[in-house]
Order: sequence, then C-alpha cells, then structure tokens
Amino acid sequence: TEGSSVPPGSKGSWASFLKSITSFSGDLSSLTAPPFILSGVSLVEYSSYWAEHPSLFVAPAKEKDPAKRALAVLTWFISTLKQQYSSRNEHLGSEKKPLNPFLGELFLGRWQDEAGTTQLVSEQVCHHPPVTAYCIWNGEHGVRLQGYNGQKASISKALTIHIKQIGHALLHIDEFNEDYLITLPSLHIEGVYGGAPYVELNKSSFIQSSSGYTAKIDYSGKGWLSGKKNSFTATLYHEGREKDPLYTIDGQWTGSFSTKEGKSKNVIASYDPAKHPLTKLVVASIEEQDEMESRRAWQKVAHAISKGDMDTTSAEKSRIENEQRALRVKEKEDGREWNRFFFTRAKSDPVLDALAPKLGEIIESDKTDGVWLWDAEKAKNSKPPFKNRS
Ligand code: CLR
Repeated sequence: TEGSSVPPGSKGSWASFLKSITSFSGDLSSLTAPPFILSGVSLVEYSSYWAEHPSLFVAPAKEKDPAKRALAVLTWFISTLKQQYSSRNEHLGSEKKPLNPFLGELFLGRWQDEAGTTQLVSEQVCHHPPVTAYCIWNGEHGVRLQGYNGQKASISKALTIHIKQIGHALLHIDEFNEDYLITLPSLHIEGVYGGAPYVELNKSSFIQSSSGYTAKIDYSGKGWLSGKKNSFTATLYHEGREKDPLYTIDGQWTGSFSTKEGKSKNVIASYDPAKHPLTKLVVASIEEQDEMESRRAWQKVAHAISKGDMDTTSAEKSRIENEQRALRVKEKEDGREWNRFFFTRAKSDPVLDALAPKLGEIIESDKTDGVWLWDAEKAKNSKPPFKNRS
C-alpha cells in the first residue's frame, strides 16, 4: 500500500492483525500484533513520563503566589505530554504495542539532579482490566504525585483506535497543603493502516486545585489557529470563571508553547523542550532487581523482541502468563487475593471526592477495580531489595 511502513516480510501478518482489530472492543492487551510493532517495554514503565523534568515537577513548591503556583503546575503538566504521548515515535519511529504488565509487576527508580532525589514507584495493581498505580515524590521539596489508570479502547471503521483513559492523578504540595486533581486526556491512534501508528490527543483535560483554580487544556489535532499538529490552548482561571482567564498558554505539546497574561498578547514565559533536557531515570541493574521488577521479569521477552525472534517471544510470554494463572488459581483455593506491594484499594478518597465534582468528573472506580491509594505503611514494610534503593 502507498505510504506503508510495514516491513516487506510482515505485510501478511499486518493484514491479519488489521482484520482482527476491526472486531474487538475494550481491552487492547488481548490483541496479538506482529513483531515489528511490539516493544519490549512494559506499560508499567510509562508512569515515569510524569517526572522526566524533576525541576519542573518541584517548581510549584517554591512559588508563594497561589495563582502562579497553579500556573507552575499547569506548565509542568503540559511539559510531560511530549514524553507521555510522542516519545515512542521519536525513539522507535512509531507508536508500539507495549508489554502487558502482570499483576504485582513493579517499576522502581529515581531521578537524581539539581532538584535533588525524586523517586518513582509504579505497580500493576490489576490485570483484568489492566490498571497501573504510581507514586512519584520529592521529599526535599515536599511534592508528591499519585495516581492510577487504565484504558478503554474502541475502533472506528477507518481503523482509528479511540482510547479513553480511566483514572486520574493527584498532586500534593506539602508547604501549602494543596491538592491538584489532574484528569487524563482521551486520545486516538492514527496511522494504524500504514503500520506507523501515532497518538493524537482529543478534546480537553483539566487540573483542579484545592485553592480554587481550574486549568482547562483543549487539544486540537491540526490546530485551530496555527494549523500545526499537536496543538493545544490552555487557560487558567478562578473556579467557575472560565470566561475570565488569568493566564493563557498555547503552542504545541510536542514543541514549544508560550504563556500570556489574561487574554492579552503579552507573553510572560515561553517553554522550549530543547532547553529542558530530560533527567535520566536511574533503575537498578537487572541482577540487582527483584523478580517482580519489570525489566528483570521481561528480560527474555524483551531480548527476543529486539531480535525479531517471535518463537522465543511467545514461548517466554506464555511462561509468564502460565505462572500468573497458577498463582491466581492458588489464591482462589486459599480464599485470598494477591497482596499489592505499595497500594491499597479503597472505595473512595476524600481528596478526590472534594475536587472531582468541581469538574463534573465521575470517578468510575468500578472500571479500575476500585480507587488505588498509595499506602505508606505497606511501602515501609516492603521487602528489603526495594528499601535499599530508596
Ligand atoms: C498509558 C498511560 C500513560 C500515557 C499513555 C500513552 C500512550 C498509550 C498508553 C498510555 C496506553 C497504551 C497505548 C499507548 C499508545 C498505544 C498503546 C494506548 C495511555 C496501545 C496499547 C497500542 C495499540 C497497538 C498498536 C499496534 C496500534 O501515562
């Protein structure tokens, strides 16, 4: 086909993959895709995209003025979108199908830079449906982000995959005892037919602060004004006063953007990703890792995928799946459930219940097997290998 990125030897398997996706709905992890589109990285690693710029992540804690603080949160949030939604394209040439994390799978690491130490714990808290929970914190600056998310997918006739993210993130700033509820944008995947998928963000997402500010981020594929892809416009306003923005930000979430005061054209800040290099996450070597840690657990699968060895890939995947199945059977027999390492299931969360109604946001906890909360007690008691590294 014209403009196809499918390797010559994979045309047939891609055609049957396309056929298989026209008839599915819901869980993307169930799809069997040809090797060229697979990545050896598990979805549990994606939580790290939230803090690859630790300085921007902690910046709000230093801001005394509450409106400017909310603006710093919004700026950090927008800066994460490039990593979240386009880094696979940049590094791997297209969006890829990540490994489907098993229950209890962990991804642990830390960033060490001018912002001090920022830590990451990401855990797969549910397998059916897939749900990942995470906590990212910087103790020195007193900033903590926790959240969980799953995805619901559907496909249109034109082979566009539509993804609704279920879940949210909560940012807490100790110094001001402030909370920010961050909703997650829906997205769609284009370029599937030609074998070069990429993400576009849809509609809007919000950030609501306990201090009374709301940020609304509007995404538009082609850009209303500029005609550029990955465009957005964001406004920050006093809760309920959307028509009266304090700040407006616009640009591209994959590129640069500028901040203006009110509705004026007066630029007060601009952001260029080229001027904000990422801090590399430090992850323990595979030998040091626990068996539940992602890169160790998937080591053989990742290696086989990188070599394009499909037989080993599926053999090693099946081995993990069978082990998991056996664990679930055993738990059922014993009348217990898998004990999550760092998170606890709850019916609700008071912080969430206070902020979500302000956005008209409905918490669909039935779709994520509950609301998942960081459990400091559990974290303290977690096995030694994890402790040594925090
Ligand atoms: C996961 C949570 C992150 C943001 C994020 C970015 C890209 C999304 C990913 C989430 C979920 C899985 C995803 C991915 C893009 C493509 C991939 C939807 C939401 C799917 C499973 C791959 C589809 C298969 C292709 C062959 C088309 O914070």
